[in-house]
Amino acid sequence: MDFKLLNTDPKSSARTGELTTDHGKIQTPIFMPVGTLGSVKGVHQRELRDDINAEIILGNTYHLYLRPGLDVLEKAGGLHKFNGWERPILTDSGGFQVFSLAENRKLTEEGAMFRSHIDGSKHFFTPENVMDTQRTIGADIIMAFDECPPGTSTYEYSKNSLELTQRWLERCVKRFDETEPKYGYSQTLFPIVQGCVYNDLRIKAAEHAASLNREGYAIGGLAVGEPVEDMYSMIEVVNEVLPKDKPRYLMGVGTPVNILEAISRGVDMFDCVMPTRNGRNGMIFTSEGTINIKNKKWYDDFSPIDPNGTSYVDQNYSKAYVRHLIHSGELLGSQICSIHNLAFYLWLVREAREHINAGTFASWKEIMVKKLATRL
Ligand code: PRF
Repeated sequence: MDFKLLNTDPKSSARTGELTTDHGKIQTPIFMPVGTLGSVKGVHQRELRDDINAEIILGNTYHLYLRPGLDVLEKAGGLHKFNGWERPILTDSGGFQVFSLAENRKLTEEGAMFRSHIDGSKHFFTPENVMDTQRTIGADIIMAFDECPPGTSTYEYSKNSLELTQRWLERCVKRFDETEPKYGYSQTLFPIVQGCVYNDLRIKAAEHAASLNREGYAIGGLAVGEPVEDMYSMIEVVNEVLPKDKPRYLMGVGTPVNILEAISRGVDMFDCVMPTRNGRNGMIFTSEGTINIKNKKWYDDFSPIDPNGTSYVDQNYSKAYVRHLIHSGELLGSQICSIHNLAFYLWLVREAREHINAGTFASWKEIMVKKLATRL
């Protein structure tokens, strides 16, 4: 993998870059739609590619390991062949999901024991087997196995947790470097910087991750219950330490406003379930503000769902129609809102890139943040 830094905004830490993988190039800052089980919920691959123009999507190790399982993924020749997505894929390591979804989990130095949320079966994840699993899934970018403590954790808990995550990270790096990709294209491993809301822990974590000299880095453990101002200041602290010439990925964030604030603090990559999860319930993000399409006020509004929108669904369906679909529990309503929201997130990062390249990002961001915070 290769990362080229292209331009830096004169009035903030925002940057544009180009990431090259064996499955194609990614322009940064980028938003990555979440396809937990190898599918972006309600959106098929042609819509993702042609309508939304997604440059990279996510998969999740915890979910894919449980279903369909490594046997099927290996026989398929990896996730790209299995799901028919030919552009880049990133997989999260499963650390976060083990702690948020699995039952009866038990953490030891060796790894995490847990019971499947599907059938209660018992499993054990270690840094080593999570690397092997991500080799088998075959994503272009794979993530280290980490513990993500809640944003309200004490200093003592966060410090011990970080030290465990750092020991796990070293084991991940060792295993990753000792093994080869399975399908003929290269893979790269991103460390995850933890440390909760504590400056010194974050600095220590970022220095340790940077010393491992990888091709990119992730910031984890944010948007997990801490105040939003703490999230922004932790991003600043970490990005001061991480190398400027490598991509930075902020995991699981966030609202359109969160994304612009993080871009202005030097983040390059994002993922979040919000555009699809909230979309399925009729929440629509637009450049003029957020719409809850279920509200009565839209019942006879026949204007397009987003007149400024870039995707097919924006011009071709009215608010009243989509409100009717969501109200009636029709699948198409969830699909339309998901496609719209993803296209909007991809539009937002594309605009951000254009403004960074033009040197006008900081002033554009101020205006956009005000509009985006509006409830229509
Ligand atoms: N670690 C991992 N995945 C994640 C997170 C993390 O801290 C987060 C936190 N926002 C989202 N997804 N492995």
